[in-house]
Amino acid sequence: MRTVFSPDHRLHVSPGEFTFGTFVPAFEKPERADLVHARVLATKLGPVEPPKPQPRNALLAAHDPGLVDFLEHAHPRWLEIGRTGAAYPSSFFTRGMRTERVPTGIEAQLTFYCFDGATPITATTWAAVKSSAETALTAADLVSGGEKAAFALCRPPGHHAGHDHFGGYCFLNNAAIAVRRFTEKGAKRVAVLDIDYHHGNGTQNIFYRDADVFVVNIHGDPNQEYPYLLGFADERGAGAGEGFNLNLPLPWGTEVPIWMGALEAGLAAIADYAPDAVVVSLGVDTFIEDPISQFRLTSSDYLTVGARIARLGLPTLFVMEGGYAVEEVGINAVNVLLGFEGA
Ligand code: Q9C
Ligand code: ZN
Repeated sequence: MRTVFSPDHRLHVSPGEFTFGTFVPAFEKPERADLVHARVLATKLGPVEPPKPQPRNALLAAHDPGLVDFLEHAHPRWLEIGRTGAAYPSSFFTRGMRTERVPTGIEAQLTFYCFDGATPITATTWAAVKSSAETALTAADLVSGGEKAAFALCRPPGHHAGHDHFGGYCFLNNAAIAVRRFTEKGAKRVAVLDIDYHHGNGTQNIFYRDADVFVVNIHGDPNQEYPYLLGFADERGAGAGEGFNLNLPLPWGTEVPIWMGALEAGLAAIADYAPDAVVVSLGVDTFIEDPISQFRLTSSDYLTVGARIARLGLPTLFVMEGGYAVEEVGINAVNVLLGFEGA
């Protein structure tokens, strides 16, 4: 399997995040992608190639232009008003506030576009975000061009970024941007299988009214787990997209057989949908040792996950999402790919 990877991901270094009621060192750090890259090389998964430059329109196929402009230009505006370091919101929108009118100031726009305190914008964040989206698009083109599968080694991750909002370590939704590329290249139906521990609220948001994209999510129950306000089982899509969103929330402490059962249910639904391509949002924060998560998969389980996905027999794009047990993140992510190839 071919991998697309850019060292430019290192241009995004979070100074820390507001989590568990305190400011802590960032879990989402550059070593993550570098260790996955090292594992791709060590296991000889296949060639590694850089992303190709992409038109801005490819980003706008999944995102509001106001969000894209904001992300690109936020940091100098933050410095202009006398702030220092990385740009974080310190208030958040809620019920009854104006969400249809974009305010003009930089801090007002941080509150408008960003939904948590874990997704800071530094002077060089945009360069990394752009390269991450280019990575997904380049890998999508490999699959559209006839490769059976490809691996987009994206960082920063993307699945929490919605049409016009960002958070959860995610700025642009790499998987959703790749889905739009498949459609543009002629796919009639695309399925997203999101197996990151956290609900992919951004991906669900982007495709919620879309019958041509079936989104399946297996994740921590939003009653207990981030992002808390989306990812419940009764969210099934809306309008023309009714019936084309499937959420499979599971409680903290879920054991492997139950999780694998949810995977089988998700895969069966995707097989029924008969898509032209599958985009896997590949988070390995379902790992038993993950520092911020509460599922219990082991490293060898990821081989099984890859083998089960391969049984769909569909063109498959893997897009890297979360996974914060840094020592094992390479082994776990690449095990999915090796399991897929070995099936
Ligand atoms: N106080 C991914 O796995 N938790 N993102 C911090 C903010 C955020 C995880 C909450 C977890 C985000 C791609
Ligand atoms: Zn996650």
